[in-house]
Amino acid sequence: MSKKISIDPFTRIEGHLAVSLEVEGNRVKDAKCSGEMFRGFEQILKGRSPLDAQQITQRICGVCPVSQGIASVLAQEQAYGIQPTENGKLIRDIMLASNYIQSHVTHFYHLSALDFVDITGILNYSGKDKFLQGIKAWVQQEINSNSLFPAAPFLPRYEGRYIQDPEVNITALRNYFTALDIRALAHQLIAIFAGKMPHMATVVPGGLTEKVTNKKIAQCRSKLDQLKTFLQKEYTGDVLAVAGEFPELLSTGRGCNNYLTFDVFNDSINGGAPLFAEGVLIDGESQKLDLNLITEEVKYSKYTSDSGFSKTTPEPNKHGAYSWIKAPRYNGHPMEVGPLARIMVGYTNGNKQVQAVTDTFLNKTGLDLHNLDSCLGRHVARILELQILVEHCERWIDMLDPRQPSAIDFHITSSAEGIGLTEAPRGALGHWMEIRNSKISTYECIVPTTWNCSPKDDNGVPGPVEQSLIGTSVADAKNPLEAARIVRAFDPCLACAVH
Ligand code: NFE
Repeated sequence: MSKKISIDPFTRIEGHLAVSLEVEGNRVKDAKCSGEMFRGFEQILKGRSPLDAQQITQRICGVCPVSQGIASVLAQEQAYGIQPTENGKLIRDIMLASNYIQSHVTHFYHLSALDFVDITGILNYSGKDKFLQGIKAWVQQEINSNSLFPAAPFLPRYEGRYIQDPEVNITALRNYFTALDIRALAHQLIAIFAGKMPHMATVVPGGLTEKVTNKKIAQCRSKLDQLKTFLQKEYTGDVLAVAGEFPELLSTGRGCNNYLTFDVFNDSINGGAPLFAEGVLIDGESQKLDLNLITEEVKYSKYTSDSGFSKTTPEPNKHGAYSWIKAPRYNGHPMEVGPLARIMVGYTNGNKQVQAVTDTFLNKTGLDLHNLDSCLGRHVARILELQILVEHCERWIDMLDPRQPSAIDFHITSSAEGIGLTEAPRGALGHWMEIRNSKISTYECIVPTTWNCSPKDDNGVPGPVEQSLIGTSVADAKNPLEAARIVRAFDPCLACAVH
């Protein structure tokens, strides 16, 4: 007899996700990821000036607005037949790198780490450490209080095995708080050129409206230095310590084993080649990316059956549909996108930098590449890519030139099409835009979490997160901690997914 487990709402992710599991014995037999709301950004954009797009699409999300804005101006630059200035490219890359840092740090410390740190366990620790004494006093006071949710956001939680080494536990908890300042710092770095964050005010087709000055260069350097220290010492150390405590999570949560990436970051040090290049891996085999093979299927999505790529008509009560997320597929295959995809595609396709950081990690831990296709492997992929990114970002800052412009003039073409492809922190992001009579006639976004959290497709094949859950064992149906850890490792953003 199978039983149902419902995780609804699925907390500590961005947006509204529900996960339902059908479990037989202790094994997950079927899994459903449901996006729980519809937003309609593509409809909002119809009939507007194309120049509104980079501002409106940034509002899809407060976590990855840099990528949304960049995808939108890339689509417009293709439509207008222009190229951004060198300063413009560098600034966008610096801002995007800082957004990756902000997003990954938030994901690990403030969303996922609460599945690992043991907030109540610290009550058993003794020691004179001021932080330990302070947090013990707070937890005790909370537990003794009449509060409806004592020690939130750490409690309530699913019960299970949490970190056992006191040193690892205290360090991760301490860094939970430090990471709040790190997030602010990463946002401040972006705001040097964006004017504000979230939602950059200055990004335009052709570059950015903010000029490069020596003062801004110095500010960027100083902030990046502080971020780098935290990433190298604390973030990397905490992820490796968690991996040491939960080695079994390096072999659970195996995904669909198909990966997709788009080009991202002009490696200006290297003549402008993408730092992470586009690629497709199907079951380990590398293929050339062909955008014509991307489809969006809706059999299990709450849209009319003639909806799909560039057509989105809601049908809230559609029979059999269980999600507001469409099901993007590549040549019929579900594809995982995100940091793990960037590492897998880069490693397989001979990206020297990706191979170097990955091999160093694998040699140090004695693991194989296939261990990265796992719950904890997805966390490891984030620290690996940030190592590459921080080093490059330092050099991009050095290459900014105050004597050169940040943007060029352009004219809106009255009738044109443009595609803007980039990689958001959570993976491959595409904006497709058609302009008629100088207004947007269609706008289509395919967003990372739309790929990862997609429902079953027209052939009944589950999406990547669903596949990573199927086959997992859940020991206690009331505390499905194993499933929660696997889903959170993907860093889902439902706000983006249902745009
Ligand atoms: Ni709302 Fe986003 C990222 C994009 S995820 S966070 O990263 O694009 O779907």
